[in-house]
Amino acid sequence: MTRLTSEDITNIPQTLDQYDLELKHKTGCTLREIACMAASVSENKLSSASANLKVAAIPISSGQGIIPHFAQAVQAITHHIGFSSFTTDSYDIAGLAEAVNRKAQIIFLADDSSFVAVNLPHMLVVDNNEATARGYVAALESMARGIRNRQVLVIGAGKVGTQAIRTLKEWGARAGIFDINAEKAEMVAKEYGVTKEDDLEQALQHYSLLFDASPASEIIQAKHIKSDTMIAACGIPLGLTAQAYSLVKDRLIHDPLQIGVATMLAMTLR
Ligand code: 2YJ
Repeated sequence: MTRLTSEDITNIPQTLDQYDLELKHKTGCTLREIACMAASVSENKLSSASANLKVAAIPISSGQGIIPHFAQAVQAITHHIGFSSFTTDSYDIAGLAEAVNRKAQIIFLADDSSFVAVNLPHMLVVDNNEATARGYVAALESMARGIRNRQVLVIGAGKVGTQAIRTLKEWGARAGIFDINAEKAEMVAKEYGVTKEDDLEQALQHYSLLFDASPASEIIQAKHIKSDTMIAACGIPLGLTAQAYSLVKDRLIHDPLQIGVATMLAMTLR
């Protein structure tokens, strides 16, 4: 899992309205609508929960330490979805105590390997990997006006890629999996009964719907972009060359945190 940097996220709070417009333009849905769709939670349920539940984002200093603006970005996204939310002044254990003392029922916290949202009254833990996969599949489904029976190539058989395969199957898509590590791809292909792609170059020529969950950069090039290519890319850094990006930017979903966090929040309400 790539560690986010402060530069990746610093402008998230000020650009959420603009990001919503961008998503609406590309997918027909807002961030909140994508999160609800991804979590199978109705807008009504989200609205009533947002009127009653308070959210806290707790900075965590362990491992490589606090990423400046991370907890604030998470808090801003949950606020944008409609919840009353705050970032704790304290971090780590004291932050957890502060969150509970200030009556937060949903808390967000991340270290270098795990990023979770916890619904305390429901004793429910939601993982960012699963939420990110679900959120980006929902965004791709909306952008492509349906993925049922359509072929989708997942690049990267890590935690998010594997979860994307599972979610794509739930949505009725015909998924293929590629990983630079052929054994990993083989394991996922076997477990979920999907096609294993051995040659990325050939696969990129063949598929139009792409789910890029790999941390590799510059793997998707201009020659791979067709008029109907659509890409959901949750991997950091973005796996497209600058030329490929300029060709497909209107049919590309990519952000550092927004879809994953919004979907985590919606999933805590299931
Ligand atoms: O609280 C903080 O500021 C830090 N402990 C946050 C650490 C954030 N964690 C990461 O960047 C993970 N490696 C990846 C997040 C997954 C996003 N899809």
